[in-house]
Amino acid sequence: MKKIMVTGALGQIGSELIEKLRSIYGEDNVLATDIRKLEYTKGPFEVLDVTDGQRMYDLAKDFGADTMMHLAALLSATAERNPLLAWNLNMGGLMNALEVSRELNMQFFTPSSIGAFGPSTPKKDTPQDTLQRPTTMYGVNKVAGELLCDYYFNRFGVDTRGVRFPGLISYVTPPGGGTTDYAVEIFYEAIEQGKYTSYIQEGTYMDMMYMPDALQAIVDLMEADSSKLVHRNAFNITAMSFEPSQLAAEIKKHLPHFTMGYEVDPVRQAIADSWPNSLNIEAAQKEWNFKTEYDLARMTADMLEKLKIKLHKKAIS
Ligand code: AKB
Repeated sequence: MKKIMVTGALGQIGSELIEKLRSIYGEDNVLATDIRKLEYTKGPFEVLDVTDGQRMYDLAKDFGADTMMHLAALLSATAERNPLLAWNLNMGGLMNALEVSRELNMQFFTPSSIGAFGPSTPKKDTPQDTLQRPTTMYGVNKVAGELLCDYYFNRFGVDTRGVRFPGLISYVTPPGGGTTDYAVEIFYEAIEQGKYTSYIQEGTYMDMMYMPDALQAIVDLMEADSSKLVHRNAFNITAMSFEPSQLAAEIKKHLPHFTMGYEVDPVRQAIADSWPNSLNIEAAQKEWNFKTEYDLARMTADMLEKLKIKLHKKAIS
């Protein structure tokens, strides 16, 4: 990875990944692109709608990119509300990014998700290779995406790599339209209101990961020796599995007056119920030495500390 182009760079993962990649590979060697134009004060930035394959190609070629990190996609709850848009954006964008990578001989990364599993998948210690019959449009997109990435590797030799991300927790950029978003919202509400109403039912376990571990995983996978990768698209990874009341209890250790109630959203609850409780990550550990630093306790302490500073700065600015 010497010259990297990132799509969806202003999203939850992209906004932090750009900073990390620039700190490792150099500011001028990472091209951030997004459909929205926001002030990117430093470093190369271009507006890109990923359904426009020609512009994607032109930007990658002009930049001299050797790596594509394709992040632009709708998340699960939004995709469920607008399945046709999700198909067109998630699959159309992915096909364009794979084609550009094939034409320009680029290494390729795109995230899959725990959403690639469905109700018939084993829920506990979900194996790397198992039944994938998701019941959501997002899940259909993710399974098709994993297969497409394998196809481009086997058929055209494109060096495609991917992970199945769990819910990602971060204090920098909030997620939008996901099922696991409650695990981020809860921190904002805990600090600002002292209480939170969870749209996910007590007892619903989902895998989660703190953003610094997620970013490191992307870099580690992309830098891994290609000959050691058996799976490529896409590796199960996770750092913790919890249900809402466990997260609330952990927050309460720092904010003793914090309380939580429930008002379940049937759409997001049904999605969560169809996903695994906890993933088996042995393939990632074995094939590219996947590891994490943050468990529930450490992530919670860091989130609260960093978010308090961020919200305080916002309040006085
Ligand atoms: C979502 O909830 O849609 C995402 C995911 C797990 O893919 N965070």
